[in-house]
Amino acid sequence: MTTLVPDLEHQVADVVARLDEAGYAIIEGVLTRDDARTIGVELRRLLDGVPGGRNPFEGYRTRRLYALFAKTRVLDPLALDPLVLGALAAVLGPHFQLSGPTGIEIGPGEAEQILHRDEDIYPVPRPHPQLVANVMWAFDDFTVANGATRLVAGSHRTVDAPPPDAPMTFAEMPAGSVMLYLGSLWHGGGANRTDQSRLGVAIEYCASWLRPQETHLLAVLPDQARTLAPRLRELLGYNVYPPFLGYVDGRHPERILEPDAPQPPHRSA
Ligand SMILES: O=C(O)CCC(=O)C(=O)O
Repeated sequence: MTTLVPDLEHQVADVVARLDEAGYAIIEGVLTRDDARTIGVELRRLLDGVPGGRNPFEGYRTRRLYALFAKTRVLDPLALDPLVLGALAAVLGPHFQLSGPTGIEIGPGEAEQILHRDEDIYPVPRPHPQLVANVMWAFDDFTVANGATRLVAGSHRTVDAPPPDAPMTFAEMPAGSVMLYLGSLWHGGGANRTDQSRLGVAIEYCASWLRPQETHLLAVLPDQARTLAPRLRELLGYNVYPPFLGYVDGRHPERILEPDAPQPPHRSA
Protein backbone atom coordinates (compact mmCIF):
# COMPACT_ATOMS: atom_id res chain seq x y z
CA MET A 1 0.00 0.00 0.00
CA THR A 2 1.43 3.40 -0.96
CA THR A 3 2.05 5.80 1.91
CA LEU A 4 1.46 9.40 0.92
CA VAL A 5 3.41 12.36 2.29
CA PRO A 6 1.01 14.87 3.92
CA ASP A 7 1.20 17.45 1.14
CA LEU A 8 0.49 14.82 -1.47
CA GLU A 9 -2.28 13.45 0.71
CA HIS A 10 -4.00 16.87 0.62
CA GLN A 11 -3.61 17.15 -3.14
CA VAL A 12 -5.03 13.66 -3.63
CA ALA A 13 -7.97 14.48 -1.35
CA ASP A 14 -8.65 17.65 -3.36
CA VAL A 15 -8.57 15.77 -6.69
CA VAL A 16 -10.78 12.97 -5.34
CA ALA A 17 -13.32 15.49 -3.98
CA ARG A 18 -13.48 17.18 -7.39
CA LEU A 19 -13.87 13.82 -9.17
CA ASP A 20 -16.68 12.92 -6.82
CA GLU A 21 -18.41 16.26 -7.33
CA ALA A 22 -17.95 16.89 -11.05
CA GLY A 23 -16.52 13.64 -12.48
CA TYR A 24 -13.32 15.36 -13.59
CA ALA A 25 -10.43 17.34 -12.11
CA ILE A 26 -7.83 19.45 -13.92
CA ILE A 27 -4.40 20.05 -12.38
CA GLU A 28 -2.28 22.67 -14.10
CA GLY A 29 1.50 22.86 -14.14
CA VAL A 30 2.24 19.21 -13.38
CA LEU A 31 4.83 19.34 -16.17
CA THR A 32 6.81 22.40 -17.13
CA ARG A 33 6.04 23.81 -20.57
CA ASP A 34 9.52 22.72 -21.64
CA ASP A 35 8.96 19.13 -20.51
CA ALA A 36 5.55 19.07 -22.18
CA ARG A 37 7.14 20.34 -25.41
CA THR A 38 9.94 17.74 -25.27
CA ILE A 39 7.46 14.89 -24.77
CA GLY A 40 5.24 16.30 -27.51
CA VAL A 41 8.16 16.33 -29.97
CA GLU A 42 8.88 12.67 -29.24
CA LEU A 43 5.22 11.69 -29.61
CA ARG A 44 4.89 13.58 -32.89
CA ARG A 45 8.02 11.79 -34.14
CA LEU A 46 6.28 8.49 -33.38
CA LEU A 47 3.08 9.72 -35.00
CA ASP A 48 4.91 10.52 -38.20
CA GLY A 49 3.44 8.24 -40.85
CA VAL A 50 0.51 7.14 -38.68
CA PRO A 51 -2.68 7.54 -40.76
CA GLY A 52 -5.88 9.24 -39.58
CA GLY A 53 -8.53 7.23 -37.78
CA ARG A 54 -10.57 4.41 -39.35
CA ASN A 55 -14.01 5.51 -38.18
CA PRO A 56 -15.81 8.56 -36.75
CA PHE A 57 -15.00 7.50 -33.18
CA GLU A 58 -11.24 7.45 -33.80
CA GLY A 59 -11.72 10.56 -35.96
CA TYR A 60 -10.73 10.59 -39.63
CA ARG A 61 -8.53 13.65 -39.00
CA THR A 62 -7.17 12.38 -35.70
CA ARG A 63 -4.00 10.34 -35.39
CA ARG A 64 -3.77 7.83 -32.56
CA LEU A 65 -0.74 6.15 -31.09
CA TYR A 66 -1.36 2.82 -29.40
CA ALA A 67 1.01 0.43 -27.55
CA LEU A 68 2.68 3.51 -26.10
CA PHE A 69 4.75 1.68 -23.50
CA ALA A 70 6.30 -0.52 -26.18
CA LYS A 71 7.34 2.53 -28.21
CA THR A 72 8.71 5.20 -25.87
CA ARG A 73 9.92 5.76 -22.34
CA VAL A 74 8.93 9.44 -22.12
CA LEU A 75 5.54 8.58 -20.62
CA ASP A 76 6.77 6.24 -17.87
CA PRO A 77 7.01 8.95 -15.18
CA LEU A 78 3.56 10.22 -16.16
CA ALA A 79 1.97 6.78 -15.86
CA LEU A 80 3.56 6.53 -12.40
CA ASP A 81 2.89 10.09 -11.23
CA PRO A 82 2.27 9.87 -7.44
CA LEU A 83 -0.65 12.30 -7.44
CA VAL A 84 -2.34 10.43 -10.26
CA LEU A 85 -1.73 7.02 -8.70
CA GLY A 86 -2.89 8.26 -5.29
CA ALA A 87 -6.15 9.56 -6.77
CA LEU A 88 -6.65 6.38 -8.79
CA ALA A 89 -6.21 4.21 -5.69
CA ALA A 90 -8.87 6.29 -3.93
CA VAL A 91 -11.27 5.96 -6.86
CA LEU A 92 -10.63 2.43 -8.14
CA GLY A 93 -9.30 0.79 -4.97
CA PRO A 94 -5.77 -0.54 -4.51
CA HIS A 95 -5.82 -2.96 -7.44
CA PHE A 96 -5.82 -1.21 -10.82
CA GLN A 97 -3.92 -1.49 -14.07
CA LEU A 98 -3.33 0.29 -17.35
CA SER A 99 -6.21 -0.16 -19.76
CA GLY A 100 -6.03 1.79 -23.04
CA PRO A 101 -3.22 4.38 -23.04
CA THR A 102 -3.50 6.32 -26.30
CA GLY A 103 -1.80 9.30 -27.88
CA ILE A 104 -4.50 11.46 -29.48
CA GLU A 105 -3.56 14.17 -31.96
CA ILE A 106 -6.74 15.91 -33.14
CA GLY A 107 -5.99 17.44 -36.51
CA PRO A 108 -7.33 20.63 -38.11
CA GLY A 109 -10.86 20.21 -39.41
CA GLU A 110 -11.72 17.29 -37.12
CA ALA A 111 -15.36 17.09 -36.07
CA GLU A 112 -16.64 16.60 -32.53
CA GLN A 113 -16.34 13.05 -31.27
CA ILE A 114 -19.58 11.52 -30.03
CA LEU A 115 -20.12 11.81 -26.28
CA HIS A 116 -19.47 8.52 -24.54
CA ARG A 117 -18.49 6.91 -21.23
CA ASP A 118 -15.18 5.02 -21.25
CA GLU A 119 -16.60 2.33 -18.94
CA ASP A 120 -19.29 1.35 -21.45
CA ILE A 121 -16.99 -1.23 -23.04
CA TYR A 122 -17.79 -3.40 -20.01
CA PRO A 123 -21.28 -4.97 -19.84
CA VAL A 124 -21.70 -4.39 -16.11
CA PRO A 125 -25.12 -3.40 -14.71
CA ARG A 126 -25.43 -0.09 -12.85
CA PRO A 127 -25.00 1.09 -10.22
CA HIS A 128 -21.50 -0.27 -9.73
CA PRO A 129 -18.29 1.02 -8.18
CA GLN A 130 -15.98 3.08 -10.40
CA LEU A 131 -14.22 0.64 -12.74
CA VAL A 132 -12.37 2.99 -15.09
CA ALA A 133 -10.58 6.32 -14.76
CA ASN A 134 -8.80 8.23 -17.47
CA VAL A 135 -5.90 10.67 -17.27
CA MET A 136 -5.51 13.15 -20.12
CA TRP A 137 -2.06 14.78 -20.32
CA ALA A 138 -1.92 17.95 -22.43
CA PHE A 139 1.15 18.54 -24.62
CA ASP A 140 -0.39 21.55 -26.34
CA ASP A 141 -2.63 24.18 -24.82
CA PHE A 142 -6.12 22.67 -24.94
CA THR A 143 -8.63 25.30 -26.12
CA VAL A 144 -12.25 25.30 -27.23
CA ALA A 145 -11.00 26.12 -30.72
CA ASN A 146 -8.43 23.31 -31.08
CA GLY A 147 -10.42 20.38 -29.67
CA ALA A 148 -10.20 20.49 -25.88
CA THR A 149 -12.04 17.48 -24.45
CA ARG A 150 -15.71 18.34 -23.96
CA LEU A 151 -17.63 16.86 -21.09
CA VAL A 152 -20.88 17.05 -19.17
CA ALA A 153 -19.91 17.92 -15.61
CA GLY A 154 -21.73 15.77 -13.06
CA SER A 155 -22.91 13.24 -15.65
CA HIS A 156 -21.09 10.46 -13.79
CA ARG A 157 -23.99 10.52 -11.36
CA THR A 158 -26.72 9.65 -13.86
CA VAL A 159 -27.47 6.35 -15.56
CA ASP A 160 -29.01 7.84 -18.72
CA ALA A 161 -27.20 9.81 -21.40
CA PRO A 162 -27.30 13.57 -20.84
CA PRO A 163 -30.03 15.47 -22.72
CA PRO A 164 -28.97 17.18 -25.97
CA ASP A 165 -29.16 20.60 -24.29
CA ALA A 166 -26.96 19.61 -21.32
CA PRO A 167 -24.43 22.36 -20.61
CA MET A 168 -21.04 21.46 -22.08
CA THR A 169 -17.74 22.06 -20.30
CA PHE A 170 -14.51 22.25 -22.30
CA ALA A 171 -11.34 21.05 -20.61
CA GLU A 172 -9.30 24.11 -21.45
CA MET A 173 -5.86 23.76 -19.92
CA PRO A 174 -2.31 24.85 -20.68
CA ALA A 175 0.30 22.36 -21.97
CA GLY A 176 1.76 20.47 -19.01
CA SER A 177 -1.64 20.06 -17.30
CA VAL A 178 -3.44 16.84 -16.60
CA MET A 179 -7.14 16.06 -16.36
CA LEU A 180 -8.41 13.03 -14.47
CA TYR A 181 -11.94 11.92 -15.35
CA LEU A 182 -14.09 9.03 -14.33
CA GLY A 183 -15.03 6.25 -16.73
CA SER A 184 -18.65 7.04 -15.89
CA LEU A 185 -18.39 10.66 -17.13
CA TRP A 186 -19.92 11.54 -20.53
CA HIS A 187 -17.24 13.22 -22.64
CA GLY A 188 -15.68 13.28 -26.11
CA GLY A 189 -12.94 14.92 -28.11
CA GLY A 190 -13.71 18.45 -29.30
CA ALA A 191 -13.81 19.72 -32.89
CA ASN A 192 -10.59 21.34 -34.08
CA ARG A 193 -11.35 24.62 -35.87
CA THR A 194 -7.73 25.81 -35.98
CA ASP A 195 -4.90 25.06 -38.40
CA GLN A 196 -2.78 23.35 -35.71
CA SER A 197 -3.20 19.90 -34.20
CA ARG A 198 -3.96 19.29 -30.51
CA LEU A 199 -1.85 16.60 -28.85
CA GLY A 200 -2.78 14.78 -25.68
CA VAL A 201 -2.24 11.34 -24.22
CA ALA A 202 -5.13 9.61 -22.47
CA ILE A 203 -3.54 7.14 -20.05
CA GLU A 204 -6.52 5.05 -19.07
CA TYR A 205 -6.62 2.72 -16.07
CA CYS A 206 -9.18 0.17 -14.91
CA ALA A 207 -9.77 -2.22 -12.02
CA SER A 208 -7.30 -5.04 -12.42
CA TRP A 209 -9.90 -7.81 -12.40
CA LEU A 210 -11.17 -6.53 -15.75
CA ARG A 211 -9.69 -7.25 -19.14
CA PRO A 212 -7.69 -4.13 -20.12
CA GLN A 213 -8.66 -2.40 -23.32
CA GLU A 214 -5.25 -3.06 -24.90
CA THR A 215 -3.44 -6.41 -24.56
CA HIS A 216 -0.23 -4.96 -23.16
CA LEU A 217 1.40 -8.34 -22.61
CA LEU A 218 1.56 -8.83 -26.40
CA ALA A 219 2.94 -5.32 -26.93
CA VAL A 220 5.47 -5.12 -24.10
CA LEU A 221 7.03 -8.58 -24.22
CA PRO A 222 8.97 -10.01 -21.27
CA ASP A 223 12.41 -8.94 -22.58
CA GLN A 224 11.26 -5.33 -22.67
CA ALA A 225 9.22 -5.60 -19.47
CA ARG A 226 12.35 -6.69 -17.57
CA THR A 227 13.90 -3.29 -18.32
CA LEU A 228 10.97 -1.29 -16.90
CA ALA A 229 10.26 0.04 -13.44
CA PRO A 230 8.63 -2.76 -11.41
CA ARG A 231 5.50 -0.68 -10.74
CA LEU A 232 5.09 0.03 -14.45
CA ARG A 233 5.27 -3.62 -15.39
CA GLU A 234 2.73 -4.41 -12.68
CA LEU A 235 0.44 -1.79 -14.20
CA LEU A 236 0.96 -3.37 -17.62
CA GLY A 237 -0.40 -6.63 -16.24
CA TYR A 238 2.68 -8.53 -15.09
CA ASN A 239 0.84 -8.98 -11.85
CA VAL A 240 -2.06 -10.75 -10.20
CA TYR A 241 -5.31 -9.50 -8.76
CA PRO A 242 -5.25 -11.12 -5.31
CA PRO A 243 -5.26 -13.87 -4.55
CA PHE A 244 -4.22 -15.28 -7.93
CA LEU A 245 -6.19 -13.91 -10.91
CA GLY A 246 -3.66 -13.70 -13.76
CA TYR A 247 -1.20 -16.44 -12.80
CA VAL A 248 1.05 -18.07 -15.39
CA ASP A 249 1.67 -21.78 -15.09
CA GLY A 250 0.46 -21.48 -11.49
CA ARG A 251 2.93 -18.71 -10.65
CA HIS A 252 2.99 -14.95 -10.25
CA PRO A 253 3.94 -13.41 -13.66
CA GLU A 254 6.91 -11.70 -11.99
CA ARG A 255 8.39 -15.20 -11.56
CA ILE A 256 8.38 -15.63 -15.34
CA LEU A 257 10.20 -12.31 -15.78
CA GLU A 258 12.68 -12.92 -12.96
CA PRO A 259 12.82 -16.66 -12.27
CA ASP A 260 15.51 -16.26 -9.59
CA ALA A 261 13.76 -13.47 -7.68
CA PRO A 262 11.94 -14.38 -4.49
CA GLN A 263 8.20 -14.88 -4.90
CA PRO A 264 6.75 -11.36 -4.64
CA PRO A 265 3.96 -10.78 -2.16
CA HIS A 266 0.57 -10.12 -3.74
CA ARG A 267 1.18 -6.44 -4.30
CA SER A 268 -1.21 -3.80 -5.50
CA ALA A 269 -2.11 -4.53 -9.09
O1 LIG B 1 -9.10 13.43 -27.21
C1 LIG B 1 -9.96 13.72 -26.37
O2 LIG B 1 -10.06 14.85 -25.91
C2 LIG B 1 -10.89 12.66 -25.84
C3 LIG B 1 -10.92 11.44 -26.72
C4 LIG B 1 -11.78 10.35 -26.17
O3 LIG B 1 -12.54 10.53 -25.27
C5 LIG B 1 -11.68 9.02 -26.76
O4 LIG B 1 -11.09 8.86 -27.85
O5 LIG B 1 -12.22 8.06 -26.15
